[in-house]
Amino acid sequence: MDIDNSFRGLTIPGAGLLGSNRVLNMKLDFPPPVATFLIVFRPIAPVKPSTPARMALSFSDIVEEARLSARALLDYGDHFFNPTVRLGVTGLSRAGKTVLITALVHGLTRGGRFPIFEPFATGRIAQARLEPQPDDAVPRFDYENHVRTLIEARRWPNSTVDISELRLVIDYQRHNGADRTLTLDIVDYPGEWLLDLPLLNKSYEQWSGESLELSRERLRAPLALAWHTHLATLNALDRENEPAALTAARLFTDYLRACRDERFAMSLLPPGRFLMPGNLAGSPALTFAPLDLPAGGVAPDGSLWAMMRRRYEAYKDVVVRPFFRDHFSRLDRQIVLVDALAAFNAGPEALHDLEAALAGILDCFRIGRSTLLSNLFRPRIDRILFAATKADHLHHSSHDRLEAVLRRTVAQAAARAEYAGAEIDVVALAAVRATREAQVQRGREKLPSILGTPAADTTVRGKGLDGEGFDGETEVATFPGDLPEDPEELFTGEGAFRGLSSASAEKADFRFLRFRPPQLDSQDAAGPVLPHIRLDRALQFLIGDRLQ
Ligand SMILES: Nc1nc2c(ncn2[C@@H]2O[C@H](COP(=O)(O)OP(=O)(O)OP(=O)(O)O)[C@@H](O)[C@H]2O)c(=O)[nH]1
Ligand SMILES: [Mg+2]
Repeated sequence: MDIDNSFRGLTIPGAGLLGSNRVLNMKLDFPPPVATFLIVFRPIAPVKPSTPARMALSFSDIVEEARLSARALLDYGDHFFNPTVRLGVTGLSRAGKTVLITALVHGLTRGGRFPIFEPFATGRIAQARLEPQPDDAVPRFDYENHVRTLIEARRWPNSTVDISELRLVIDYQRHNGADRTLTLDIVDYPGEWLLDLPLLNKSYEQWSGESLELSRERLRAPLALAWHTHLATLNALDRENEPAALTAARLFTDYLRACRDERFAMSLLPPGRFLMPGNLAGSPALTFAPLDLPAGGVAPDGSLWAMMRRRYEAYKDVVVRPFFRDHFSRLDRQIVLVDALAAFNAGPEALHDLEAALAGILDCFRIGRSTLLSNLFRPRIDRILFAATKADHLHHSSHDRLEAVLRRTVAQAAARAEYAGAEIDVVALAAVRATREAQVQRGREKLPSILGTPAADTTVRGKGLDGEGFDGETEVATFPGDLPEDPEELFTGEGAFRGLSSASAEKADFRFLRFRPPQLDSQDAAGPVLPHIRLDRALQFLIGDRLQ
């Protein structure tokens, strides 16, 4: 689709109208547009992964292991009579988990356009239907409400505050003609919870040291100032002191929250419940913080150090272990969603942070080839799909590059998983496509742009038309720029793409707007089908082999 400059609302985020001088400057900054989509990925060297540091097994760890095995045995019995895939939709906060689950279930039950999902495209899937979920103590995923919000209100679902679950049963015909069913169990949870998994392998002393070190980094240090000032007044060896613990936990939480601001978009922010406490708000299990500890020392009884350590361990027992045991350890397949665009917006530090957070989380997966024996004792994740979400914010000519960046971001973790025998793939997708593409004519140039309706609350530190915020109704065309050919540029910040954290809000090159879900018209009584990008490729990889 070609449109000319007179199109109302032709903006570049952070830069105003396409005709302005500022835009010309930005354009010159961009690497030249790619003429071909063929990009050769450097293969990931089959490195022998380093074993993550593990603490010695305590008695409670052994009991926990026994419990996990017993649970696996029960699940295995179930799966034997009723083939089931427990699909883990994993991702940090705002990565797109709830939207993806909604779109995936909608597409399968409503009859979406999935040409790459072979059993669906060839008509071997007779129907997919929702059934009561297996775990009575877990709330049901509010699927119907999420669909209404997306399609009728054209709003994205709210951030998830609790775990929920949904069961989808797929009736299909095998290649040999036999009729079968496959059960797909999907769990949704707040992304913040994921940050806690790496704590299971860390002592209080380790976590405290790492958190302090991180908080002294360039971008984080100014945000940690108030907490650091208070920390300097504490002595870990002094007697335990509730007011001091309360203040430390509050200031530490303020610091974590500031790091999450979209300008910095930091990912490595454990403990997750500090950001989303739910019904644990104010409990001792959430009232602790890192301390400056003497190297190699031991916590004296009754000291502030011992108190913080006790509470940290309580947090792991009450919050982290049950989530790992009841949800994470039972997964068969994983789709790991990554919002790389939010990290691009913020800058190279955010990308490094994202990389480190993902590596820590992926260390917690039980990965490996699924065999009869391994299934019997503990389920193993035998396929992992890494997905860069919200690809509809980029012109399709940049999707290959987005995949390349994701490949680079998860390279270590992916190599480890492949080494353990799991199958890995990487894809750039949009669970719900909120934009269309257009070639915008600018002088003699054609810019590969996208059209969509920015949400009204998107003030874009780059404002909308005439310096105003967007009205939530007007469709605009944006040229988000091309991603660099070499993903490394995004990590070093040497290219044009510096991100919000490198400049004041007004000057930063901020490229990705928040678009509203698409306007859908349908004469069909069953309602419209949600448009997507490569959701079918994701399905084919995740469950195609189980529907042969
Ligand atoms: N354009 C576009 N935006 C998306 C898409 N998926 C998610 N988003 C945006 O990302 C935001 C977060 O999506 P969610 O699905 O709520 O993310 P989540 O991972 O469930 O987040 P938490 O519940 O906070 O852990 C949404 O509010 C949308 O603004 C997509 O496919 N396309
Ligand atoms: Mg959610």
